[in-house]
Amino acid sequence: MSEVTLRPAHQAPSAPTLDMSTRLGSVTFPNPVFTASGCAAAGQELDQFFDISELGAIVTKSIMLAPRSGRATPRMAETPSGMLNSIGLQGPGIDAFLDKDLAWLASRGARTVVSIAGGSVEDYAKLTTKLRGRPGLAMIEVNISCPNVEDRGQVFACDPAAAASVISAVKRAAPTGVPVFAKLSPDVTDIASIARACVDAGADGLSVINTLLGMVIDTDTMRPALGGVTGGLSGPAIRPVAVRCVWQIRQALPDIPILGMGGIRTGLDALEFVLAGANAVSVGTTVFGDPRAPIRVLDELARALSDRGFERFEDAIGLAHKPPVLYVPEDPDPIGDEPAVVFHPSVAFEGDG
Ligand code: RRO
Repeated sequence: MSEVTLRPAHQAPSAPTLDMSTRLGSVTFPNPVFTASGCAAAGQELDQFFDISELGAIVTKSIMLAPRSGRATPRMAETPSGMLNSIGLQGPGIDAFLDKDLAWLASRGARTVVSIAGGSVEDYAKLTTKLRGRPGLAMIEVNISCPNVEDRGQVFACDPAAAASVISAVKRAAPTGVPVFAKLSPDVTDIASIARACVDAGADGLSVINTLLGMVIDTDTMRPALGGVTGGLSGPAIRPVAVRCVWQIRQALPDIPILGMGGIRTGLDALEFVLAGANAVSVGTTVFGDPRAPIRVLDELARALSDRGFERFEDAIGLAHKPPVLYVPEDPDPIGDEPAVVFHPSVAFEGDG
């Protein structure tokens, strides 16, 4: 019996067409690559580098009820393969955001995921009420996992009951047809149980993950590098943690839409999240060094899918959970030394013959 060989992905024939659309709850987005909250404000800065309406959606920096100046400086520190931020929810407040940022995004034709953050359940409900009837609003991301708050008791995503009470209040106030996603923290013992609590409270989907709580000490000053002392770790350093979280939630909740994020720099990074179970991805920290990254990741992801023989993006979601299928076509040249055996989890490519 001849040996099985795996053909490198880039040699696989391209699919003639590729449908990149993806459905998150009741909304279908034209493609699955979004920005990540907090890394591109409300998209204006990125729009000088590419047409932001070409992305699946823009996810805005988390907005609170009142304007807020944020934490003490310095607010950023470099780390190996990542960065630490301690912004502390700086922002203009919901009213200015709606009049300027969301209105601008709507005028640009961008689909907008508005990220909201509050210090109490009531804050979240009020913020959601203010979003009703706003053009351009495609989805609400409920940030219950900001690590840079005054006390850990405000990290609602660290406790299933607290997370659930925020989500049910938002769901009650949310406009019909606008999916509500809960943004989760990786800094918990069992992220799947928090995910389940949010879904039981009415969340239409989950954004996975926020930054990890971290700290850097400056060995020259011998003091914490950040004004806020601790900060949120992001970038490629956290990608395996994020992929693991997406995987665990997809295992626990097979039918719940997941927006995956954490250290995505390339189309193959994005594909890893999709195979773990993400229905869409957010590209964040990498935009600080490469503002075109989200649109590049979209191109690279489409090419990677096409190279692997997919015709629909959605066919790749969660594939890593399924057992691999070994496809052995009839060998047209039984005495030739090239085995016509191709390995692919879902798509049977033609053999070389
Ligand atoms: O503003 C921030 O400091 C911040 C937020 Br809201 C968040 O959700 N995650 C993060 O790393 N930083």
